Amino acid sequence: GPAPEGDAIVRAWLAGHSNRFGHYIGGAFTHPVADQSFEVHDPSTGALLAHVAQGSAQDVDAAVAAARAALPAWQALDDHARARWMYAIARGIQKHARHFAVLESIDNGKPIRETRDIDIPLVARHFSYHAGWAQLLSAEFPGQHAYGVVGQVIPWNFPLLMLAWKVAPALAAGNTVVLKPAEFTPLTALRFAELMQEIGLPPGVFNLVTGDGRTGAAIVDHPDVDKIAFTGSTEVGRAIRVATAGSGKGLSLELGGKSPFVVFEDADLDSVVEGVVDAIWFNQGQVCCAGSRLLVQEGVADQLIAKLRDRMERLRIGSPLDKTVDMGAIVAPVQLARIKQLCAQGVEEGATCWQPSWATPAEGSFHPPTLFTNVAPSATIAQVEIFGPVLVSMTFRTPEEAVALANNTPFGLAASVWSENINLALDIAPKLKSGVVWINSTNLFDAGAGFGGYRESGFGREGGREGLGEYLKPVRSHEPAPSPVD
Ligand code: TXE
Repeated sequence: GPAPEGDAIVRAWLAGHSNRFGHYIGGAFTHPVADQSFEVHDPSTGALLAHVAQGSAQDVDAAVAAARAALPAWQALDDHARARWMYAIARGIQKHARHFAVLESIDNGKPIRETRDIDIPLVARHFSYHAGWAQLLSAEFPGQHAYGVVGQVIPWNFPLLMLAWKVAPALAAGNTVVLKPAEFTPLTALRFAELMQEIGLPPGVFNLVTGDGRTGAAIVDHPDVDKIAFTGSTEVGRAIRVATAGSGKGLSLELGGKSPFVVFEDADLDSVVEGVVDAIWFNQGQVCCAGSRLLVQEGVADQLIAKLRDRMERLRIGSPLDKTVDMGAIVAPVQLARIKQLCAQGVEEGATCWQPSWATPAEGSFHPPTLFTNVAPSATIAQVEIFGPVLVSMTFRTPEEAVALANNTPFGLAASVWSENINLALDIAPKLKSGVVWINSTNLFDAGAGFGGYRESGFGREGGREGLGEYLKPVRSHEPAPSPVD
């Protein structure tokens, strides 16, 4: 059943702040200059959770000034001292893991099973991994130095994990940070800011400004920001690339995807079914690298679809705090409406829509797991990132056809290949235009492995040596940055 204990702790924490939050600038929570705020809701009930500051250009200015002031002392720290701060952050996350997990589930709508076992452990791991790099910085990156003040704008699908992916390498490399969380999900970032205050991270090293796209644009446009790192939609990524062109600012973009999940007829179909569950129903499909296009070899298509429908019938949807649910809520009503609209368009364009017989909860933003068959490769639902629990299935006959179909979108973030013939899988993998290829697995992340895309999925890597290099100058030369607007 639900987790009333954790829930109570989080409600008490919110109440302790009178459900109202300012920015975190220069080591202190500050009132927004323009005195404006926005509401944050629990997507599984629609209940109001908090009023959060809407950042203005003046707020961003103050945060950038604080980050600039903190920079010399932060950069002057020796490797070991900076590594100690990174470990302190990792330990703080671990100590408050339950609070972070429950808060994330309430704010985002994702199942507690995921926040408890995936999001929050990966956050802690990201900071401890980067403590290792902080320790090795001078030895491993001689002659390179930090950018300076880094502006970071993140999405709502993995709110604290995306914060960790941005903040850990930036700080480990000696930068100071101004970060803006997504407007749907700022609460774990605010709790993180509070944690930075509790552990005594030097004021100004990490600054948090909350707000919407206008606040994000103010960070991007600020003349005293040295580098921008963004994860979000391809449209906004494109706008940021235009806005920073010619400014001399560093830039990395992690954008959308429409990742293929390629199943050959010799694959172990029961494993495939569990893989699909993980590929498209994990986090309600709100995953940039979600395996949203199921490409099946003709001979096993009917059998796989039948197995998949059985499995979908047994998925459980409900309160994110219920430990037994597989799927929680969609982040916000506007995203739910977008998913529904794309599904309707799929039907209009002639595809067959299948959903389990059970009903979704009457209250809150829920969407059932959905499977489309009879989909034309050029159909809107086969090309556009739906960013919801909607799987689009198509068939192929030969490996060549599989590759052509897999590469038939403007994206190139992730792919997965399923076959019991490792020679076939290894032959296909490098032909897929994709930053990551998983074989007989999907959605596996490791702090030590660089993650990122090609084509309209963006450029730059997060995690691993390459990810750290994104926060150091001179910029690495091994990978020319392709333009997402080409
Ligand atoms: O994204 P936005 P939205 C995709 C996904 C989703 C769609 C819309 O398909 O359905 O985008 O989501 C900030 N300058 N992805 O509208 O707007 C914004 O405040 C600077 C895929 O929520 O890109 C938030 O913090 N910043 C994706 C962040 O950008 C701006 C994850 C992301 O919001 C800005 C999210 C501007 N002009 C959505 N406008 C992924 N690949 O993981 C907005 N923002």
